[in-house]
Amino acid sequence: METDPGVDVVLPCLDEAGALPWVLERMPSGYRAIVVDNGSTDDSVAVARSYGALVVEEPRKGFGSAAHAGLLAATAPIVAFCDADASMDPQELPRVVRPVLDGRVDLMLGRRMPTSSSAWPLHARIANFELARRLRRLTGIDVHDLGPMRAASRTRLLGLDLQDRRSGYPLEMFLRAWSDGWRIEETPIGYSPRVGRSKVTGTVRGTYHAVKDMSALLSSIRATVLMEATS
Ligand SMILES: Nc1nc2c(ncn2[C@@H]2O[C@H](COP(=O)(O)OP(=O)(O)O)[C@@H](O)[C@H]2O)c(=O)[nH]1
Ligand SMILES: [Mg+2]
Repeated sequence: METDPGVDVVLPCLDEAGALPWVLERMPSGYRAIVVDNGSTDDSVAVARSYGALVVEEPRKGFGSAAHAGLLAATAPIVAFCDADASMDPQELPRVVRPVLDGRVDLMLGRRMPTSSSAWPLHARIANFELARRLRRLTGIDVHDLGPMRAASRTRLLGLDLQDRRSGYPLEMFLRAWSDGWRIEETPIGYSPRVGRSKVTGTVRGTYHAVKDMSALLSSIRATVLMEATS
């Protein structure tokens, strides 16, 4: 098993008791799991504690609220993010983290590669494809996915001063990092059907809200960056 000392892994969690055992068992050694609970009504908190994870309670709803609470609770030099739904394998984290530890990359993104056709609903793939295309055009970065598995320096992430507390959080992180001149790269990771029910992009409604959040954010940050560039 690989050891990268000093990595905290933020796992936003909303009713993931069924998925957490597999996720937490597969945490590489030297990686500390921080499960951020957002008012789960199942046994997520008890399960997370029984596997030795640090549990953070975040009362404000939203994926970004949870992700950011995890970042604030982290203490390690490197912070990684991963879903708690068993759709991605924590054993792949070292490949995402290593280039950041080595100082070659500032923000490393896991590009989700579906392991079966049911892993990624078609509407979510189309939305993601279109978003990635717009991002490549805007930033020139060869990005194909804004997936949730990612890693960066904790203090530098805090310095981005992220404001989004909903599903735009991963996009805001990418855009602010880009406008601050970070070196951003992506590496393929497996993406399997989640355990349990999706809360974000599993439904057309969830995806609609995610796309709406992200489009608004993209327009506002693009406007800010262009204004800064021309002033
Ligand atoms: N804490 C918290 N976690 C959330 C929230 N919404 C989703 N999650 C978690 O964020 C991760 C991604 O959500 P998921 O439902 O899998 O979205 P999908 O991958 O787009 O289908 C999972 O680990 C969820 O438990 C939320 O409002 N709060
Ligand atoms: Mg998921």
